[in-house]
Amino acid sequence: MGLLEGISGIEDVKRLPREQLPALCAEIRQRLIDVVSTTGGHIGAGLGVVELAAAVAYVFDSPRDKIVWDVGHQAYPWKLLTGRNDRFPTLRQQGGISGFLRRDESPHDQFGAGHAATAMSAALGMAVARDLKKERHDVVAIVGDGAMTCGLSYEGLNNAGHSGRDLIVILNDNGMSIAPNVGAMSRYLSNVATNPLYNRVREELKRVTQRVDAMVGHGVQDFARRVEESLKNLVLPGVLFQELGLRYFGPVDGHDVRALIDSLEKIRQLRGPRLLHVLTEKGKGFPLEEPDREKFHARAPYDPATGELRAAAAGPPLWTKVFGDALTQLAGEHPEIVAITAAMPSGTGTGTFQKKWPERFFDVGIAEGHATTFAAGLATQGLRPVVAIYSTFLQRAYDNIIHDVAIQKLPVIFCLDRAGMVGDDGQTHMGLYDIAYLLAVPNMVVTAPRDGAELIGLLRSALAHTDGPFSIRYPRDKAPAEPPPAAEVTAVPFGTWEVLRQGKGGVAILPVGVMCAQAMQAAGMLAAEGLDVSVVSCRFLKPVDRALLATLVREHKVLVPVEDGVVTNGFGAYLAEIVQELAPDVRVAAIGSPDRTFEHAPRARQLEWAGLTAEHIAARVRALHAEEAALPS
Ligand SMILES: Cc1ncc(C[n+]2csc(CCOP(=O)(O)OP(=O)(O)O)c2C)c(N)n1
Repeated sequence: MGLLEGISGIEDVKRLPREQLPALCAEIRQRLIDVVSTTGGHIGAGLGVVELAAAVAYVFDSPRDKIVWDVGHQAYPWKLLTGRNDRFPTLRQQGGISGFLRRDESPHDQFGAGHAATAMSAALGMAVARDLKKERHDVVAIVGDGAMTCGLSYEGLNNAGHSGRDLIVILNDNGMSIAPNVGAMSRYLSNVATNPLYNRVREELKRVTQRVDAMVGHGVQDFARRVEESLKNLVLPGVLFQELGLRYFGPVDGHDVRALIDSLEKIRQLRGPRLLHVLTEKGKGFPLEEPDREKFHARAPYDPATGELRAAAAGPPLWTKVFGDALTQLAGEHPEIVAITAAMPSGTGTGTFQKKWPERFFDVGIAEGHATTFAAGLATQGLRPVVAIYSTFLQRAYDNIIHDVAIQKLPVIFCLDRAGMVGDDGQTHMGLYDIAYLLAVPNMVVTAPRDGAELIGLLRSALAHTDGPFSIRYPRDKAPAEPPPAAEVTAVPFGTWEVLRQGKGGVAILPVGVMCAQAMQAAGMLAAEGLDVSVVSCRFLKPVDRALLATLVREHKVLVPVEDGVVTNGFGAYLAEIVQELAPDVRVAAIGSPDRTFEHAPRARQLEWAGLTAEHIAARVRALHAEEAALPS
């Protein structure tokens, strides 16, 4: 029997003799590679922290000690070590364990996450609570170097250093965010890790201290250690952290589990805010020889022996690709276009733009708020910034959108990938809120294309709109069809809807973006039953097409907006208010995602759960029609 099979909880890890831990780590690594080859998921980050997770499990007393992993995408080894090995093959599957950490999944998951850089603040909160409650336990935040590009990490760090509380921060430095890490902090950390002066001084100090140890007694030895410590502080790399109030230790080899245990045991004995700098390799042990580590960050199912991706089903391109290609092409026509990503060049499709227009491309790190205000600055100077951020991550930039962009009517274009249901990433990554939060922003244009050609057309409309911000949302999915080249697509006329089907049954379905497909299908089902409904694509959610709406309310008794976003304060609610003014007798019955969270599952299943399928839409329209018919005329 392998060692991992014998681990049914963290206490089994602690029982192992230390010398067996490298073998356990090797088994964990293989288990990760095998399981993720079928489920897909964040393989690279987990492979990088196998030894770190084992050392933390070994040294600390979780769940009494609070271990807070940032993001949680790297914590698959932690799941294996904390009693979830048997359920691991259900990773990211419907009904299975989450791809991130969740408080309701295990007592060892102290803080649910999915978005980056929350660990420092959450851990400090736990440390303060411990002190107020006069408890005694450790609190450990494990944070990646990518998360150190995010302002939130510094807010936590600044507060933690100043507080003087007992808190251990482990900085997991692999030089990577999803893509190679960016920014001054990244450069600083890599200088720390590779600085020959530092390493020489450290070795020299070690030699001198050992010689002193050998020659004289313990008092001098302690003195020598203190000298070493203060010299270290003088020349050493952690100065920045020291200045912030954290004692810096490291850097240490994050793949030497015994060395990690030694370091953590020593640091655990100390008090105050402490930071251990651990050097790891993203994707360590993955079978594929691949210089591009970004390819390991999140991977679709692959062959576990070779690491090669399994052949993807043929078909139309992903929305991400349609966007990336179109933006790259449009940039040829519009030299004023610049593209901005917050650490997600491949995820947003802007990596294509980067290759063609490197000097007009900006990866600002995991810094959505900064990306937005940076874009606002660019826009003040006549450039046309296109900010490509997932719907869920743009939540981080809400104040920047209102205060820095919208109030000043700056023409920043926001392109929101992963809008709507996101599938196996689950509840933390849902793109269900952007319609509601963007409709509330003054001067913001809100749009959603129903196919790739319309996405390109809306990008052109956005470029023609110079009087304020413009947003375009599209899902984590394949586009319905391969679009024509951007040069062949014209702008969508500003503020217009499109009649897809003219019916006479008194009901109009008003789908947003990709919901057009379900709405047309529903209309087909209803037509077969003799109910002839209209379908109008609301590609502009704001401003609405007032002229067409005026006609619609004359010809229909019921309007049924359909959106793949929260129904609370969504497009339906927005439209209802307008219709209330325009034609109070017309009923607006919105269909959208209900006010609840959604578990990880295939996107199609999540749409079903939310009632966003053709069948559900047809059933709702049928019922509404019957209710109207029953009313006295
Ligand atoms: C607010 C936010 N923006 C973007 C992301 C997408 N994202 C997930 S992991 C990651 C990189 C994190 O890098 P790091 O913290 O160094 O961890 P590593 O993957 O290298 O272990 C990014 C950008 C996110 N999770 N949260």
